[in-house]
Amino acid sequence: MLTATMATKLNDQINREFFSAYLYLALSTEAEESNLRGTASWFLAKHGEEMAHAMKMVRYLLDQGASVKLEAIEAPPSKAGAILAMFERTLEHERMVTASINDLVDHALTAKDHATNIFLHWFVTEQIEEEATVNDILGRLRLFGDKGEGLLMIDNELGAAAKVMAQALAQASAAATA
Ligand code: OFO
Repeated sequence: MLTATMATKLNDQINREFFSAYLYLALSTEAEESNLRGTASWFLAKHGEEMAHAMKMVRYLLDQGASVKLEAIEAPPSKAGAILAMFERTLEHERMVTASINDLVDHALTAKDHATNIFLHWFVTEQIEEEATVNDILGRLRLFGDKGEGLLMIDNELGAAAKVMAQALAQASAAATA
């Protein structure tokens, strides 16, 4: 059984995960409008991942007999304006999410809520991977350039990565519903 505070904090995190999905959908449409199809697919795959994160938390609350409270989702910020800014915004956002996941873990530990602590480990690991991936993309954009051939190469790489992400997500969701 979750404490009321833990349930509220997890509901707040669900809202942040949906906001993340919304933010990445906005960046995907911006990339597509800029003819960056690979980048658009990558952000769309991120959108799918964030929806899955939110649903994982919804499932956990329900399994724990806690109430799910869905709140309004904030609008995403205005357009980033350039591919470098899109990924800088992504990294900044993921760092904020990492801090909020860490806060949830701190709370679970203080409350001796072992179940929630263990549940959150998946998110802790996920955040490490996500920040590393975005840092890597930013590094490549700075190294090879965010224009011309360098940009084309990175856009193609992002398109290939998006396919792998979408497949992994489809497999995870098939396993969860099997
Ligand atoms: Fe990276 O965001 Fe969800 O947890």
